[in-house]
Amino acid sequence: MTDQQKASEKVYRVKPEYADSAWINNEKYLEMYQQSVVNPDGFWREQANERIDWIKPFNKVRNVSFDDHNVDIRWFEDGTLNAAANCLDRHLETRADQTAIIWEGDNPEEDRTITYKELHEEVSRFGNALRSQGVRKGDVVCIYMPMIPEAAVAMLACARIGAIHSVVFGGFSPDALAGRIEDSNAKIVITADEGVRAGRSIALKANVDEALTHPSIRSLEKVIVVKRTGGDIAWHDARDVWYEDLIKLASPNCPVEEMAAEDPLFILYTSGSTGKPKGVLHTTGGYMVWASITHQYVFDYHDGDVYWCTADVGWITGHTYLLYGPLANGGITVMMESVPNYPNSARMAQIVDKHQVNILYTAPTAIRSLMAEGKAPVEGTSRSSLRLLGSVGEPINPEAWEWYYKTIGDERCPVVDTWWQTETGGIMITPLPGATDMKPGSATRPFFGVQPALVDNSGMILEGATDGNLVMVDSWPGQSRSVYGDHERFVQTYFSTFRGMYFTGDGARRDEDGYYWITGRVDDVLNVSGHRMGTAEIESAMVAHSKVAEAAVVGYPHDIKGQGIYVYVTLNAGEAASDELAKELRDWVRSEIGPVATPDLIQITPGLPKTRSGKIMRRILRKIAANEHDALGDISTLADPTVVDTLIDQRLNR
Ligand code: 6R9
Repeated sequence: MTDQQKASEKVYRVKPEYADSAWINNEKYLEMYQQSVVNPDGFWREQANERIDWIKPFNKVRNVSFDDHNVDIRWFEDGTLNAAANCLDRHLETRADQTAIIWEGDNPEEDRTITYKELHEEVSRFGNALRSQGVRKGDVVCIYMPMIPEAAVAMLACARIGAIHSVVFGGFSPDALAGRIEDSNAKIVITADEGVRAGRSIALKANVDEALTHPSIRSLEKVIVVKRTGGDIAWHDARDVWYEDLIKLASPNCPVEEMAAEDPLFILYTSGSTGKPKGVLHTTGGYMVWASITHQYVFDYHDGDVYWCTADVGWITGHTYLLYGPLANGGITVMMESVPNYPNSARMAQIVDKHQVNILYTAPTAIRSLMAEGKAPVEGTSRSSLRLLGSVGEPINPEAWEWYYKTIGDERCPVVDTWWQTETGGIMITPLPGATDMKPGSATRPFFGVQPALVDNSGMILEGATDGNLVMVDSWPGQSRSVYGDHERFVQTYFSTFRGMYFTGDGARRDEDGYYWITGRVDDVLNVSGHRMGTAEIESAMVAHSKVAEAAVVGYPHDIKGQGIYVYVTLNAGEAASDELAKELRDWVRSEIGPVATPDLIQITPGLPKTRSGKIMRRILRKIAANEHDALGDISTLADPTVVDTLIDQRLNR
């Protein structure tokens, strides 16, 4: 029995006060879930009409084909709306002076609150500013920003004027940024002079300057720069514009663009098992319905609740649960510029007290790093405002779950372990706090309209308690519609492995109660501190180094990060292995992709284990990296089995 299976015997029942007060109790869950899959048209017609202000109402609810010759996904296709108007304008009548965003700076003494009225005005001004810079409906705008309110303004301003935003995480390197600008043909980049994180400044504008030296970028016209630190930056008069100057000149009256439900809202790049990162495309109507319903029910969001999602806007969690979901629901959303343990490990709990946070949504990696500090992360704090805790990004191990529940939540707050992906737009498998008994480590049951299944490697659907590949047999409104500019890649990646189904890339176990336990990726994608990294991406950065011949990247279990990055490299003839070279290679990958991709361990080796047809056998490399070299399995198909002994002899201790 694995630890996970043992832990599955532990059940935390729904708290009676939750069953009474929450939007959804168990009876309601079962009834609504049933409706959502038996009569999806009726269910989603009602939800979409209730939650969203449509400019032109839709008639047709869904029009979906998962057939791999013709993957076509449409929801509410004949309706029109504007996402920003749904986040702002429609709330003005009832909550103009209510706080929309509470911003907490890197420095604990810096914060700001922004009301719906103020946010609406700033977004409108910036929408006009973008129009003044030539941005039109359907143009792509790249946003490379720190966690400051202007990042939210930029996203909503794009949505307001029908531009497609493509947010690139501020921790990515100039090269990674350049690749994304090139792939999306972005016309404008919005950035800041510098970002600030954990007391250090990040040279965002300088990174943009460097990215734009790539000769392959031809689409770019302007760089809009927010002044965050006032630090020294280079300036290109013909290209660079200050955000502050544009805002001053712009009118606060900005008519919204009427968007078809299936018009793109944003692109977000994410890593897959092969090739370059993909621009996952989300459209307007279905995404907004999904963001709103999941945010309300999963977090049991009620009017006036203070809700804090710690994710960066550069990831999907920041899109759906920092911005679009909470604002669509007229909520109060906390945005933090810093990290959970700066200047000390109690920062997260201090922020909870300071802003009287009711709902906290964070990642297992943050929880584990705090857990390592014992009681210090809660010292001197009460956290009595907290009502609910959430987890996202990777499997949460039962120990971390228990610590989160007991130490942060004082055993008072349910923990919702939410499984989903960039491609799903929002939460898919999750407990509902008033409905679902919790088992530490399990994402539990499907949300409304979600139809998961487990299949074997031939695509056969498995019944009952079992392990398998996690697929979705039908569509849901928040689903990604395509890969930007490459629909064929979308079809290949998600619909060709198992015919007629969406393949998540994850493996899962279903227990006797029908609960899902996500076991992790079954493809070559790593999950490092909740960030998705393609092994192929790291390998191609590695072999771009002049001394490297070949590279193979695998994940290994890491106490804090969930997975660490283990790189095996072979060198070009004439190059000698050394600690200095290993360090050089590590720094190289870091500067090629960004700090998130920094290898934890680099083993320089004379050879890699390959089949006779030349395929690297990663299975073996994974076992060696995980310290499980007694269980390598069959190695007889290797072209040269002696390679394995050398690899084991020289393996790196961890
Ligand atoms: C939202 C997000 C998606 C991958 C996904 C899975 C892993 C996310 C999880 C989880 C177990 C959870 N994942 N949440 N695994 N339990 N609650 O993280 O999107 O960055 O696209 O990553 O993350 O492996 O396939 P994204």
